[in-house]
Amino acid sequence: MAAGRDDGGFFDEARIYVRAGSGGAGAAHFRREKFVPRGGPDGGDGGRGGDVVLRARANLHALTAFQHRRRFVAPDGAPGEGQRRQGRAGRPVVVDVPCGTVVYDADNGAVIADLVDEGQTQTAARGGAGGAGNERFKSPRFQTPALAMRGARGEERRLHLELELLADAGLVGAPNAGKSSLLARISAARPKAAPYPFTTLQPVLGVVAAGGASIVVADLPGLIEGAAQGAGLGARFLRHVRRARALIHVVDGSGIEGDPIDAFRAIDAELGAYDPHLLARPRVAAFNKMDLGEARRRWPDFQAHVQAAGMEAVAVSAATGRGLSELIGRTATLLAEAPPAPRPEPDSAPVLRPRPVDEDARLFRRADGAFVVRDARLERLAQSLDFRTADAADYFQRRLDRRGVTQRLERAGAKAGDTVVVGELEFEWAADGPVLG
Ligand SMILES: Nc1nc2c(ncn2[C@@H]2O[C@H](COP(=O)(O)OP(=O)(O)OP(=O)(O)O)[C@@H](O)[C@H]2O)c(=O)[nH]1
Ligand SMILES: [Mg+2]
Repeated sequence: MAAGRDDGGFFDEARIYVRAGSGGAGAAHFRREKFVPRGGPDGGDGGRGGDVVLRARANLHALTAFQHRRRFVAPDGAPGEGQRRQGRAGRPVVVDVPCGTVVYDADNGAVIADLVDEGQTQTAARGGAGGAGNERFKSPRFQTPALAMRGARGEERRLHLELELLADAGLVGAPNAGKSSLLARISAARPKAAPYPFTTLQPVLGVVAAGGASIVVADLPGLIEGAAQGAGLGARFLRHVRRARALIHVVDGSGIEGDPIDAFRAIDAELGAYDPHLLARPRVAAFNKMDLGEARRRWPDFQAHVQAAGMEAVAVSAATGRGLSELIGRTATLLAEAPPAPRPEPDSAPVLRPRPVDEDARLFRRADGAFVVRDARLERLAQSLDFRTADAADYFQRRLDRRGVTQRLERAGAKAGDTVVVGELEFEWAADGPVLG
């Protein structure tokens, strides 16, 4: 690490894995009654699996914690029990993130949530529903169902988290313009300032008193040409200005780093290339280093140029403090009129696959001779029936009959010993119904 650089492990991105709990299995249980070997069914439902929930916290300022922990797995629901006792639900797992965290689905890039306000939550993985107990299968024709459903699997997801700092105003400008020196002068923040470019390697927030109010100002790494395409250090941090409601564009007036008007234009072009909305943000130009004669000489031209572009420019010196109260006043005025910070739009809820409207089950023959039944309802049932329970196979067989699948299988030539596949379930066809393998 180069001396004097403050790159002390600021993490504003993270990848994590979240998995919700699965639902508990339903119970196949019968009431114990005197003289009745099998009383009525009284198996309760399984408990719901725990959710994984993200929660925004104002006291967190980085995603550093996710360097150490990246997997968040919520517990499963407990199985149901006799006497209609429902299984206990899995406790949710709450994952705290800093306010300003944007949550993306790492696999498709969709915005899942924008967590801004203290305490705001978003379920990142939903727990599976508990399976139905046998009490629910009781019907006049099926008085003692020894049958229950398994719990549904909990959702799992890979997430990409990005922190966008929540500042009122952002300091942008070329390296060495004096952004950090400015923030150090107007707030209690102590970002490193030094006579070489890229001193600032991570964003720093400072609170600036403005009359009775306070303004949160973000000091950002310097921007260079091509930053919007990823050049230099500033690129990684450009997203932190996205939420700033106003921008303070700092320019080195001394001309040491090149002509101030050219520098100003170049940074503007980068901001616009990164996000055209940034140029519509209320902005003020801070023409810095006015303690130097060279800067004072260049100031009139610069001011004329900026004003012609429809913006205000303030001549300042971070070294002497000149013009800083005017700059703060201007910034406060801009903020008073600025619209609320833009927020990334969460993408609309994932589209659920439409259920086929009771279309007939489709039947295929696989290369290995197995019969494959394609039917959304039967597949769901095969997935959720708990085949460890005594009547499950019978129940499934009756549903195959009712959907006309049994007859179609026979017509298609299914014989005892053939394999029949429904969703994830494979069973052997027998003369008197499916035998589970
Ligand atoms: N004379 C003079 N020098 C200044 C003034 N403001 C900053 N400097 C000097 O300019 C150099 C760069 O200042 P920084 O505050 O580190 O600049 P920065 O814009 O934060 O730079 P990066 O973090 O690299 O983008 C340092 O040597 C400062 O001492 C000023 O008003 N007058
Ligand atoms: Mg700096």
